Amino acid sequence: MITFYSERQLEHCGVTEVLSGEVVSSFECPERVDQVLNRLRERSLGDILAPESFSLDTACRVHTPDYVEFLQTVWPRWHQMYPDTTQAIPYCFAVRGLAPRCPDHVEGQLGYYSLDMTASIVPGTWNAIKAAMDCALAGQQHIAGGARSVFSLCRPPGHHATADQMGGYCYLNNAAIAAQAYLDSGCKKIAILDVDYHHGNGTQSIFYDRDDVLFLSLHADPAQDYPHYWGYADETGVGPGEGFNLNLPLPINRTDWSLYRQALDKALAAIQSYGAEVVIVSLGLDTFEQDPISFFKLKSDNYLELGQLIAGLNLPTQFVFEGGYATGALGLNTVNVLEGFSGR
Ligand code: SP5
Ligand code: ZN
Repeated sequence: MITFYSERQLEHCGVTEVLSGEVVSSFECPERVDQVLNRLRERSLGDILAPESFSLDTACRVHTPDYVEFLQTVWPRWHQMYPDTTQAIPYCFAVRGLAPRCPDHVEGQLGYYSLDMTASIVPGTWNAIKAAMDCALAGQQHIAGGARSVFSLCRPPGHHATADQMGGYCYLNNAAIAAQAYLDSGCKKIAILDVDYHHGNGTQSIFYDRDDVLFLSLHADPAQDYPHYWGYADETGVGPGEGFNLNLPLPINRTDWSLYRQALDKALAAIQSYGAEVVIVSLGLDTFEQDPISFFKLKSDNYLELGQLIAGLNLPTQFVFEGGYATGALGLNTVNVLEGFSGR
C-alpha cells in the first residue's frame, strides 16, 4: 500500500492547549507522524511518496472560500498585530443567540472561524494544512487510477473541521475534500467511515443534507466527551441527506474491542447496503487503551482485525489519518490497521 506524506506537514507545531483547565503542551505534535513513518519503513508496507501540489478548488467546494482565505492569511495578520507571540489562539466566539457578523479584526475573525481553542496557528500551520490536503487528494487520484487501497498520512487531522470552522486540531477536512474529489471525478456514492475516538462533527456537518456521501462514525458518547454537542444517534441527516448519517456513540467507561466490534459490524453492513463505490476511512487511533486523552480500551492486536474487517467490504479504500496521541504505540497501531487490511 502506498503512503502519501509530505515533510511540510511537520511545519505545524502547536505550542500549548488547555486540558482540564491546565495549560499543557499540544497533544497533536509532529512526533506523531515520525512514529508512523518509522513503523511503515520497518515493516516495508510500501512506498512513501510526497504528493504533488493541488489547487484549492476542491477544498472550496466543501469549505467556504472566505474560510480557506482566512486560513492562508491569518498568521501574517496576527504576527503583525502581536509580533512577540508564538501562536494565535482565539479567546472569543460568535456563539448562538447572536447574528454574528464577520469582523475585520484578526482576533475577532479567529473566534468567528473557530469551534474551540485547540486549533492553534503558528508560522508553518498553513504549509502543513495545505500539504495534508495534498496527501488526501493524491490518495484520491491514486484510487481513481485503479489502486485498491492507499494511506494518506495527513497531519494536521481534519474530521472536526466544518465548512467554515476549525477546532479539535483540525483546519481543512481532508477526508471530506477527498470525498468531494471522488464525486467530481464521476463517482456517485461515497462512504466515510470515521473510527477516530471522537465524533467527526465536521464531516457530518459538511454532508448532513446530502445523499451522495454516507457518513458513519463510531465514537465516544458526546454526553461524555468531546466534541460534546454533536454525535448523538438521532442525528440522521436532513432533507435529501435524511438516512445518510449514522452515528454509533459508545460509552467511554466500558468500550473494549468486543463492544466496539458490534458497532463496527452495523456500520459495515450499512456501507454494504448503501452500495458505496469507495470507502474513505477517517483513521483515528485514539481508541487505544493507553491514549492520554481518551477512554476506550482497544489493544494493539485489535487494529489488525479492524483492518481485516474493513477489507471485508471489498471496496477501494482510502485511509486518511486523523487523531491518536499515545505516541509510543501510534506507529504500531496505525500500521496494524493497514497490514490487517492488506492481509499481511
Ligand atoms: C483529531 C482529534 O482527535 N481531535 C481531538 C481533539 C480533542 N480535544 C479535546 C480533548 C478533551 C479531553 N478531555 C478528557 C480529559 C482526559 N484526561
Ligand atoms: Zn480523535
